[in-house]
Amino acid sequence: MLNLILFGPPGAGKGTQSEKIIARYNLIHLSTGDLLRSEIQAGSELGLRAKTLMDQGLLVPDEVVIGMIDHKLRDHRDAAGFIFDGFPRTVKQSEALDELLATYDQSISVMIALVVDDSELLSRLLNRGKTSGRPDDQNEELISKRIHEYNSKTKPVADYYQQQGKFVPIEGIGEIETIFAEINKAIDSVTSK
Ligand code: B4P
Repeated sequence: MLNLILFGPPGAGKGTQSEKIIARYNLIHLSTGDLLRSEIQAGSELGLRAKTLMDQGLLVPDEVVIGMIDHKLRDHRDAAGFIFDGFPRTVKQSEALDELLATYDQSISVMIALVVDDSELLSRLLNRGKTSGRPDDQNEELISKRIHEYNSKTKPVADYYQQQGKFVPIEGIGEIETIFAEINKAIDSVTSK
């Protein structure tokens, strides 16, 4: 089973590359950002709570996203593998994910981290904000807040997987296809072991 984490700051291209990885490796896509946005659209209580935080560029509580992932893992017991996109975003979420996977005798195979500098992130997200309608993509202050949340709470997640020997950084600036080719190489070197 291939269990892959796609990691990187907001706007690094996680959503973009996930789509291509899923098509090639037949994995189930678990994007906590997408799951939260569908809760918001459904107008659920969870969605309403999440919206207030997401609109401020803040992370939603660990318990909320861990619960969502737990449900999705249970729904897809027969999957060939999972791609975790935008999760885990805190060390607490990483520890919870390891524990959840262990209950299925599974573990993370590899973390692929897209490396992109802050000025490129800002320009990509402002650009996406023109068409996405996402409130969190529409002003510079909010995007900087998300990058700050990433640097303070999410970056330590990379160290967590580095200590397990599972961390693979990949240059995230350049042609989407070139980046995808590098991701493929990293995945194939794990699956051929
Ligand atoms: P997410 O939905 O995860 O989204 P993201 O980090 O904003 O973007 P992503 O990296 O997927 O960028 P994309 O490929 O689209 O998070 C949104 C919010 O949800 C968070 O701020 C937080 O509040 C909450 N949340 C989610 N998960 C959580 C968790 N686990 N815990 C707590 N809170 C959580 O790319 C961005 C743009 O760049 C696109 O327009 C794309 O076209 C462009 N692009 C991509 N690759 C490119 C390339 N190579 N060159 C040029 N442009 C490129």
